[in-house]
Amino acid sequence: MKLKQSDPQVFKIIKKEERRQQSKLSMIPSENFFSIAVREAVGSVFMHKYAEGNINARYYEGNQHVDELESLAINRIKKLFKLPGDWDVNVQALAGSNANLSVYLAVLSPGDTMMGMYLPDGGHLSHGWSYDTDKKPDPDNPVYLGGKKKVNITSKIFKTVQYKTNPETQVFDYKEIEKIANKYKPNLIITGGTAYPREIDYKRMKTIAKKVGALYMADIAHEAGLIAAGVNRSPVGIADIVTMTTHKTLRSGRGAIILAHKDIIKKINRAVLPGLQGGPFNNNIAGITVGIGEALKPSFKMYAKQVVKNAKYMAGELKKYGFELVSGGTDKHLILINLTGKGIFGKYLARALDIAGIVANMNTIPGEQRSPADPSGLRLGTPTLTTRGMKEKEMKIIAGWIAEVTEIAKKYTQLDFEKFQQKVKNDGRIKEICRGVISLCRHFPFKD
Ligand code: DSN
Repeated sequence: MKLKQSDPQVFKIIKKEERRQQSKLSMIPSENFFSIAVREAVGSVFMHKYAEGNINARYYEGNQHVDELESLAINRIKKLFKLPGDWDVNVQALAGSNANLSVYLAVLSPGDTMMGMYLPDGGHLSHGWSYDTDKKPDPDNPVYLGGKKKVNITSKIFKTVQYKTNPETQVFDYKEIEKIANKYKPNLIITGGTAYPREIDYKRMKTIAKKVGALYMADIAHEAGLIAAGVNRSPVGIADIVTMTTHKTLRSGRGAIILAHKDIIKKINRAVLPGLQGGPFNNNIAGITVGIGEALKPSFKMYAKQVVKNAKYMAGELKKYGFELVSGGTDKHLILINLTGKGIFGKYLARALDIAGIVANMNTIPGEQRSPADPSGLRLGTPTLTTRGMKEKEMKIIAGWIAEVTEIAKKYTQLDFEKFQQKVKNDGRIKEICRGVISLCRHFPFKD
């Protein structure tokens, strides 16, 4: 029986979510819309099968076609990321954090030191986050050695050292990173994160890691699609290990990929299973295989180029409206706005934009002094808008709306959050913008 008949309650909720996605502008840079082919593969009968183990070495019988599928996935990934002959692939980690944890389990021992980017400057929780509730962060210290609240498992197990971006330029300060690495002698150095709008010099990072005897892991979750398309530079063959999620700019359904030299991948495979997970989600691997197949087509290169063009164009427009952008702009798909001095902070602005139909997220900024629950920044991205076919002309319109919503919303920031939302909802111009968003979305429907 079809879902509509068997469970109308869930069916209705899904339909509402479909309508929300179609009628709002999704600007969360870690999200994307996948093709019907990817979604069909994810919903396929592969979800019924257990397949612990690796190709031709499974613990259960009946994995002939799972093996065929995973081999195809790995071959396509090798082609897309131009893997050196002595590198290999793991496509079984269920998500980006699991992929990272698998790497740590494979190459580190408890008590070892990992060195990643400071989370408020744009790093990721799984790169060793912990904090203090009773101490304000020290913006003058270029290194952060963690706090008492070990909120991520990485900081419970490993010693963590976090490098910050340069306070003036808000980009990586490689000399400072080298000094920190020399001082703390980490076992693993990590780059990548969630809110760093600039490209990373992977060669330089590998040189630093090599000098101190550390392994180097590049987490390219955000920019994987841009790297695959050759729009951003690639760490493959430079870093020792590359991890990524598949559902952001790579547009291949949810999951993760780990790339490394064959000898390291063998250890990582054992870390994924039996170390961390049970059976892989074969249906997600089917989605990833289809998505990677799409990414191998010339049209994906065009898509990735346009994602960056759109982000750069929007960054320029936002600057014209007086928005201060972290690092002054972007090389990628994401923009981080520093709202300090704008009269409104991340939590209120993100909600006001959502009411107007523009979905973004509040975010910390480098040197953040406010709470992550109401930080100083707003993060925006162009992957989903570009999937819908939008270009510079639409970016201009949307930047104008963002500026208008900001001006309207900041009049109400003295109110508590509930009253603030009511005021924004009832504002006549916000209602007009909302209608404008719906009409723009209708012109650029998400087509499979
Ligand atoms: N949640 C992802 C992001 O939004 O960047 C990172 O894991």
